[in-house]
Amino acid sequence: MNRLYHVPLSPFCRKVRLVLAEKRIEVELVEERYWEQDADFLRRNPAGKVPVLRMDGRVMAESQAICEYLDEIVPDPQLLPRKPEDRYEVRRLCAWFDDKFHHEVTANLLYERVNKKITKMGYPESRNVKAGAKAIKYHLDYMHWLLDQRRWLAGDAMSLADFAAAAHISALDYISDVDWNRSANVKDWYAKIKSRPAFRGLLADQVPGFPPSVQYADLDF
Ligand SMILES: N[C@@H](CCC(=O)N[C@@H](CS)C(=O)NCC(=O)O)C(=O)O
Repeated sequence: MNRLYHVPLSPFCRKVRLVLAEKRIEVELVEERYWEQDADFLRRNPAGKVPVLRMDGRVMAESQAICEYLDEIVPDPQLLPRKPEDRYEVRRLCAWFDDKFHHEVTANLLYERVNKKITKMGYPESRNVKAGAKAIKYHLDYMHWLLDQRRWLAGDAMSLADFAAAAHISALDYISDVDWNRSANVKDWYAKIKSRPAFRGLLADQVPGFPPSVQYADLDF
């Protein structure tokens, strides 16, 4: 059986879970308390990070490398377009969300509010939470602008960029940190992706001590 070592609200794990589900690849989810630095876990991934996917006797780390690998071995639905310039745009936006958005928004909101408590690393730093709350506005505006010109974030077809973005946004929506009134474009895009069968697993997540926001699992939010 394939196994994904993950934590439920990790955006990188969520991106891989969405891709696995879209491609109907069955996987057993195993929660990995990466902060405990278990020796078996470090043997699987010396970088000490989740997600880690064990599949067909191979152990793989790094969410983007995993997702691109999955797209190559199971091409349907295709998440990286064929044309180099389209593929470039998908990869640019994956990096936008997994690097810039992660650093400016996810780390300041989700990691401050949730990860710090779970990993017993102290209390949220209000300066960081404020910076995250400010930055998410700009990012939602950027998504709004992209979606004014395109049906999906990277073009007219759904792609890995949509899953990278939805992985972060869904984790932030779990803790009620997305203002759904800021952009009709972003709300419509998220409603579309949230209603995909691949999203069901994420919407069923429950983190002890952190109940999901009221709209988190609601498809009519
Ligand atoms: N570039 C990595 C980032 C993975 C990552 O940072 N995962 C976090 C959880 S959201 C983690 O395991 N952090 C542990 C650490 O940095 O020591 C990927 O895309 O897989």
